Amino acid sequence: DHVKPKRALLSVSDKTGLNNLAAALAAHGIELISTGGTAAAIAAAGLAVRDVSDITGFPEIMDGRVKTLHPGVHGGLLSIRDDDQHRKVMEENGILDIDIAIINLYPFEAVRAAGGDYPTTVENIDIGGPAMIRAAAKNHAYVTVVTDPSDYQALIEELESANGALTYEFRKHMAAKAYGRTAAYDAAISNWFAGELDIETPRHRALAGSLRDVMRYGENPHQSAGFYVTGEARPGVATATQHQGKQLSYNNINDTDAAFELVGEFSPEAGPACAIIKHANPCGVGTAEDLGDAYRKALACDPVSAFGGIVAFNAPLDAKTAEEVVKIFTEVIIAPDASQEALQILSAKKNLRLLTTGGLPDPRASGLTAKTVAGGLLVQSRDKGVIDDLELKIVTERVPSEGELRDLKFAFRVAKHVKSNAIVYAKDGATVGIGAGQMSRVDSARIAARKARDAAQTMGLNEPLTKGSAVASDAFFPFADGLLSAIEAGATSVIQPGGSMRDDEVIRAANDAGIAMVLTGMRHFRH
Ligand code: 93A
Repeated sequence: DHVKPKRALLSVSDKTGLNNLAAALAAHGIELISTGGTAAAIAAAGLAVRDVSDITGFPEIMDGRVKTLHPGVHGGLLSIRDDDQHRKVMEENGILDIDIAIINLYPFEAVRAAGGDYPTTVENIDIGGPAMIRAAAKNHAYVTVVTDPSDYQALIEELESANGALTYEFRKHMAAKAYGRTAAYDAAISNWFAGELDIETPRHRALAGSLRDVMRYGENPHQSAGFYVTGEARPGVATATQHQGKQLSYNNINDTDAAFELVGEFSPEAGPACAIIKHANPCGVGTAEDLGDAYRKALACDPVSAFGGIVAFNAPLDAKTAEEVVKIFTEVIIAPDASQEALQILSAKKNLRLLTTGGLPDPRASGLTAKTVAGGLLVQSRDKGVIDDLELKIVTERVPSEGELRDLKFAFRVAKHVKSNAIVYAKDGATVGIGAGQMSRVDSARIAARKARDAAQTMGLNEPLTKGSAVASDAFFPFADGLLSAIEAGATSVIQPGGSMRDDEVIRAANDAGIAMVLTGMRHFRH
């Protein structure tokens, strides 16, 4: 099972830890072969290295597009060491065994994340690297492939512990990892193409990611967890910069995503917006002329639940707003950017995590979402329905006022990001009651109204905040009861997709109560 490697091929774009590894391999008497840039780096460290052209008898051509794609390399990686035929053909053609392959790929994902232009992106699709990785991994019975600099140390320790040999167990582990890497790499390329072409059918996109972080635990402490990133260049939790605080947990990442995707619905040109998230649902969303006011309005909706929440902004965080946010315990803040003063203020709160994204996610961008089910992945295109693009139909005798219509649209925008069944009451550009995740729509309507009464009481108001509000439902009212409950809470206008068999009954109930109703024709279930 132990193989004592004689020769290693090193070809790496990320040169982290390269010289240290090369020195360790050389110390075990392993001959080093390498491609242009890698060879130059190894030679500069004062180690003996053979150029791959020396092995192939062929120069690197086409600006490096063809450097290792040669039988001299692939024969060396793929040969079955104890097969007579293979040995014979190697001798006849002067092919040398390659026992270790140290390869990491052209940084396609990093180039995408940095917004590289089209030709740069294409040039960063590595062909020879994945071919070698896959060949070496296939031949793991004899060959060790390492694709991640963070595994160099393990390789060195393996060599040391077995006196210059490597175990089958180690080779197999590294092979599994190698195919994971090439799968994620190709998925990132496929996703980029799909994005370029605005294609979002699962047929045209690969679903895979590469493991970026291992978390301390998952949704619960007895579950393990990791964060796989797809390389999609979408501003958000996967691509953000974390400025301070400990590592994000599984639930933090989930909630931060929900928060930022929600504020992404509010174009900064239309003014500042803030969302506060708990358990993947908003407990308040506010819009205002001023970012701090947007936060205060979001907080007012459900100040009790907002404790320990995730706060997202659609505009750069300023000092005044930062001062507001630090007044209560907050887990994470995510915003496109933050001013120096804001950074300064937050730095006093050691446990608060701040993420900046450099931009907002485009709610209309195509993309896939996935969830697992037993034995499978359930995949769909992202819900990119935006209320501004819908043809709204007023179906009641009373027509909503301009202010009501603004709040209706606002409420429907928010409802898209609330777990179903979702009922959202809004007034003056802020939510005043949110009912989420109930099995019955009436319950969602009642819970939202009750929460609004509670909030009013906390603030010492006589009237529930739902009085005179606009209410949104993420799906149609199957019966009039849900609507009646909203009317009872004081809603004077309602927005919903429509399309129920009992639409007539529901519309009649709205007319009887003298409220205005708008149909969107689009449902926003979210589970
Ligand atoms: O352009 S390639 O697809 N053609 C090849 O034949 C090839 N062989 C290795 N890219 C190729 N590589 C990649 O070059 C490796 O995967 C590695 O990322 C990079 C190392 O180049 P250098 O040693 O010149 O820095």
